[in-house]
Amino acid sequence: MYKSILFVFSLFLVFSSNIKAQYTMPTLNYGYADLEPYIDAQTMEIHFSKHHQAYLNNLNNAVGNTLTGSIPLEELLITAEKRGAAVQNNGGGHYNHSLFWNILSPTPKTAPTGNLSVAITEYLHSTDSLKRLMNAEASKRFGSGWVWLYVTPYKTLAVSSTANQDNPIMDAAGNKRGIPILGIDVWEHAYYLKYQNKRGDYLTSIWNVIDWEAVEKNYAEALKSPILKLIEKDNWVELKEFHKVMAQTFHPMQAGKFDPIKTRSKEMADKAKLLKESNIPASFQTDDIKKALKKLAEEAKELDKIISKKAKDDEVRASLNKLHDTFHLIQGLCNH
Ligand code: MN3
Repeated sequence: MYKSILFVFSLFLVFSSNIKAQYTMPTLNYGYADLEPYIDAQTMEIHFSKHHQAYLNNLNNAVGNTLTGSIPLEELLITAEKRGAAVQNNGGGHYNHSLFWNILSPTPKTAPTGNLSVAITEYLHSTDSLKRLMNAEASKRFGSGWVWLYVTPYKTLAVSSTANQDNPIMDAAGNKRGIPILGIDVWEHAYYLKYQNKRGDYLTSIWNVIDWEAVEKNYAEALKSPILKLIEKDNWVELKEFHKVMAQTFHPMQAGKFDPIKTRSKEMADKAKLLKESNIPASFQTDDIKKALKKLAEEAKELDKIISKKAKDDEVRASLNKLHDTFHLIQGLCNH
């Protein structure tokens, strides 16, 4: 009896620890005063222990009662906009600040070398022009936001700025997506106590504490990261459009409701054709995927045909199941 109570209790612990949010504060590798005179101690303390802590708490509250809390933060951010403002703002706030603390140092490496230096020269001309570009983007950013150096899904480097706590990983970043390797916080809370309204002075100053060794490490990790492919896939509009119709027709059919598929089979066939003819993102251009897309278009057309001939529910179910399997085959191939 005692053992079975213990067993149930440990099961409870396992489940509740899965459900509990798991995002935590990073460790700061330096003291609040160590970045002076470029960033003052009071700003650092409030920024880290109040602002960042609040983003983290709010993120954990937002995902705390769902299994979402066990998803790696980057994966959560890919679909941040879809997950709602609490995840978008606080998930972004937590991610962005964690990156920011890490690329700052009281004893920074003052210039990039190696692969990163080569890539900066190739895509942004020089480190000086990169700094000018980032500072210009930051000065143009109206209100609060961030400016980024990021690795695109095509493994090139690019500069962008985003509003609020958005970042390039997010769906909210439109066609400027990738993995950030250097970010500058241009919220007033990052500089107002020392620089007041002079954002330009803060921007000039901050380069003195940006540690290129940390940026180089981020660059090497970004190039290897599976997140780049996930972003590329998430930006494949035709795939997403097809997926939407599939989800909105397949799941009702599983619950015995055939109306959605019967009224939308033509739309699904059209979306499958558009998907087949779409620009397949570079990393998904394999013969297997092309073959599966062709199969998907044929099967969707066939399903539409049998529905227009008033087929029985069983026939519709079999045909939609087959189409659903083919779609998952494509999804699976994309994840390799
Ligand atoms: Mn901030």
